[in-house]
Amino acid sequence: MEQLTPTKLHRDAIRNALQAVRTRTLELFANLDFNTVCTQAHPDFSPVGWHLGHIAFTEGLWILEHLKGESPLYPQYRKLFAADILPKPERQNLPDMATILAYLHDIRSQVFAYLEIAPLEKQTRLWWWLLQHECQHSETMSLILQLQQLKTLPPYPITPSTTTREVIADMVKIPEGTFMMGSKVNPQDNARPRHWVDLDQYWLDRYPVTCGQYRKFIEAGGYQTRQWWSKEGWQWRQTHPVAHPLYWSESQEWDDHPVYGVNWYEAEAYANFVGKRLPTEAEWEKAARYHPHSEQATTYPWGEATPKPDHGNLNNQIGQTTPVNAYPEGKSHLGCYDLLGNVWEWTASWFSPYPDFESYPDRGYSEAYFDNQHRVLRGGSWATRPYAIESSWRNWYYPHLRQLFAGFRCAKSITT
Ligand code: AVJ
Ligand code: FE
Repeated sequence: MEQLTPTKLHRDAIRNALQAVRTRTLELFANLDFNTVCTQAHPDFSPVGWHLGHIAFTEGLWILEHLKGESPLYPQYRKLFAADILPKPERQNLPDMATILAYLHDIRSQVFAYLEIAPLEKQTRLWWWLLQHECQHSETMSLILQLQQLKTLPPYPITPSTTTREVIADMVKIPEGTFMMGSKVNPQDNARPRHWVDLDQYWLDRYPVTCGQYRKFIEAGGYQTRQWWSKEGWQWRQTHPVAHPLYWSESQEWDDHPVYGVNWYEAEAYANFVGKRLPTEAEWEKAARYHPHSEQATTYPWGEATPKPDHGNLNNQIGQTTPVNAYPEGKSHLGCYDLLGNVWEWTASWFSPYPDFESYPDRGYSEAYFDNQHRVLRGGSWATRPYAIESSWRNWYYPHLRQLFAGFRCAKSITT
C-alpha cells in the first residue's frame, strides 16, 4: 500500500479542495443563456462569464507560469482575462461558453498534473491563495446573477430559535483590553501580520440589523432626512433617488432577516438614526474571535472547528438570507450571532495595511486598494465559500456599492 506521507495528505487536500470549489463554481452556470454570460449586469461588475475565464487565467499565471516556470499559455486571453487590463465594459466580447469551459478544463488538468510533482513545502501559501481566489470570484458571480434577475426570493422556511424583537435589539458588552488581530496563516496578505490591538470596552449588536429594524428608518423618512447622513452620504443620496435598500420587500415575513443591499452611506445613516455608529474593523474582529476566559483569539467565532453547515448561512447552501438568530452553533464566545455568513458587514474602517504589511502575491492584489476610498467589510455572506471565511478575513469595496450581499451591525462606545 502506498505510504501516506504528510506531503501526500497535503497534495490530496489541495486537490480535493480545488475540485470541490470548482464543482460549485460550475453549478452557477447550469442553464445560463449566453446573453446572461456575456452581458454586464452593472457598470461596476464584469460579465459573469468573464469571471470564469479570469479564474482559469489566474490559475495559469500563478501555478503554471510562476511556480512551474511555463511560458505564457493562451496568449490570446492575456489581455481579456487579466484583472487589470481591459475596462469592464470591454469584457463583454467573450468566446462562447464551450470555449471558456475548454480553457478552464485544460488549465485545470495541467495544474493537477503539476500538483503531483510540485515541491509543496515552498508553495503551500500560493495554492491556498489560489483556492481562495476562485472562492471570491464565485461569490462575485453569485451577486452578478442575482443582479441580473433582480428578484426577491420567498423567505427560506426556517423557524428561528428565538423570535422576539427584544432579543433582536440586544447588544453585547465587549470587555476592554488587548487582543491579537490578524493572522499568520491566512494566505491573504492584507490579514497579516498578527499584531496586538488595545481597545476600550464597547457595545456591539448581538445580531446584524434586521429588515424589521431598518423598516423603522424607512418609515420615519430616514432616506429624506438630512440629519442622519454624512456630507458624502447625503451627496450620494441626492444623486440617487432611492427610498429603500436595493433588495427590499414590503412583506413582514422578512423582518427577522438581516437587511442587505445597502451601501456604506445607508449603513452609516441608519446607525446615526438609532444613536449608534458602525464598528471599526478591530472592534468587529475582537467580537468575532476573542475568548474572555482563555484571552485568546480563535480562528472562527465558535473556535477552531472548520465551518460546518450548522455554523452559519454559508456556501450558497440556502442561497439567500436566513433569520439572524438561526445559527446558535455559530455564536461567538461573547455571544454575537451571524458574524460569519448570512451577510457581509460594513465597518467604519478604510481598507489600509496592518503594520509591517507585505504584498502577496503581488502589489495589485491588496496594495493597489489602500487608497482611502475603499471601506472594509467583515464576515462573509450566504454565498461565501467556507475556504474563504474566517474572523481575520477582510473584504473591501467602494462605499457607494449596494450590489453586494452586505448589511451591517452597529456599535456604541461605553463612556464611564
Ligand atoms: C476582495 C472581493 C474585493 O473580487 O475584486 C479577486 C478579490 N482580487 N481577484 C475582488 C480579488 C483579485 C476582490 N475583493
Ligand atoms: Fe481575481
